[in-house]
Amino acid sequence: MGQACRLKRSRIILAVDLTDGPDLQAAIRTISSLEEHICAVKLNFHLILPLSRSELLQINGLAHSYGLQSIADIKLNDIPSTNEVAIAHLAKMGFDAFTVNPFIGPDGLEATVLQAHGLECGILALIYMSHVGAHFGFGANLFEGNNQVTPIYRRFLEYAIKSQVDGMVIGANQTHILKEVSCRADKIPIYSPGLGVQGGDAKQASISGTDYFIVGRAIIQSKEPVRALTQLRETLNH
Ligand code: O7M
Repeated sequence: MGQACRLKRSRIILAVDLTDGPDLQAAIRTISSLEEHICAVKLNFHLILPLSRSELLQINGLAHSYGLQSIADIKLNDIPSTNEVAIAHLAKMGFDAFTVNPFIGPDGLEATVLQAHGLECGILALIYMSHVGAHFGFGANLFEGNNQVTPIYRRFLEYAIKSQVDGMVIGANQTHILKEVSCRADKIPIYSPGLGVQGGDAKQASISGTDYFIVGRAIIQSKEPVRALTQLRETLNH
């Protein structure tokens, strides 16, 4: 991602969360009109479910032709043999990285990293999501022996460091978590969704440790997407 970020001089990843249709042409139009200002695209169920394999290949080919990385955001959370099949299919469709939920445990997470690296792809691990209610899962406490209590996200962080994931996903609106994690794992880049509609502040998140910003509706649903994107990019580049 670092290379794409330097090439495009942008830390913004476009979440191509199209809701109208959506169809291949709409995805192509969206990416082509905004590619200059972003370093990657992130496709999730909005496109991966309705589009065909060959359409997804075309989208990823287009992204690569613009020097963009492409992330398949399916938050893998299954047994190792099933995760393996999913990663193999997604890699064949031209994706460069996959999101994984460390809830699968350290061995399961490490298996995804080994497989992805063997395919020259990357793994982004969820550490603390952005949505309201994320604290019920990622912030829940594990009661250990000796009256010790550990929030689950700290355990996920340990798994992520041990497995040598390529990135960690933490909500832009979770600034105290961003600060803590960026101090404890400063070599693993942090990817933050949650700006705008979900309440995160770009400057605040950037200061707190976010390396890359994942942005969807604030751009996709804007009346002036290029303007919204260039403004955000300028804010982040200064
Ligand atoms: O900018 P938005 O709120 O319109 O969209 C944010 C995108 O990021 C959308 O595609 C979500 O599925 C995704 N996302 C979150 O909003 N919160 C998270 O904690 C994690 C993700 C994500 O991308 O995980 C990889």
